Amino acid sequence: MTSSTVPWRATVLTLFPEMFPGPLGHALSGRALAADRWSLVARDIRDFATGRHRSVDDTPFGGGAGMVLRPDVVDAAIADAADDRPLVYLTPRGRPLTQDIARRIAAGPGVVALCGRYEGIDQRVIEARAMQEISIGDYVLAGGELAAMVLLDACVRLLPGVMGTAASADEESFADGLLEYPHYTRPALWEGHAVPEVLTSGNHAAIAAWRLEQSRQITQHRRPDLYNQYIASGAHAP
Ligand code: 6GU
Repeated sequence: MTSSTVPWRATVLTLFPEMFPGPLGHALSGRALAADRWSLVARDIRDFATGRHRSVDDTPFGGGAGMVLRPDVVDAAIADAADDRPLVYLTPRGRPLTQDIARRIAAGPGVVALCGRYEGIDQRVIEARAMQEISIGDYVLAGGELAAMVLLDACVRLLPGVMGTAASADEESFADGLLEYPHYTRPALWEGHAVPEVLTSGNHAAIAAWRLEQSRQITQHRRPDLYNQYIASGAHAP
């Protein structure tokens, strides 16, 4: 097999393997999965527990609420999956997921995604395995599984041959640092609301200019952080 025919491989380490593929088994990612453009294995962390009680977690040293996943159990699960793929630990303490991170992971051989539950994972195994810690936003989920699905979705749609047209990948939000312009389709008049005239003018240069201006305005209003980056990048200059 050449590298172009080896599908991108995802392994998810989780206490809830039955959650997968879940939404990833449908629509774009589901069709790509069925077409072997990528593969998905969900491994149960509990399978790597040893001892009479097969416990995966324990109370935190130093006290406090909740339970912490044991380093020995998590390490054994990682050892079973580990190869040349990056290891990502999904945690609200991680670096925010960006399109750039998704692009980089999609360009590689795949990913091993570790999902936390309870209060977290013993810090020693996070460091020993040099995990990349990633968060999907500033809110707290009950576990990393939905975040892992978000990460996988963002990567899979970028894999070669997954998205219909190459153009749809780079014209959308974030490709040029701006949010997307608004879209319209038939009917041209709906409930008294007309489609912006320029879009039916047939003037492609005017349409492109209108869309860029819409993107700029919406980004400046909703995401001043992104807008300032866009301005600083010089991408807006002719
Ligand atoms: Cl990656 N995990 C959890 N549990 N909550 C989150 C998150 C991840 N990202 C944002 N909130």
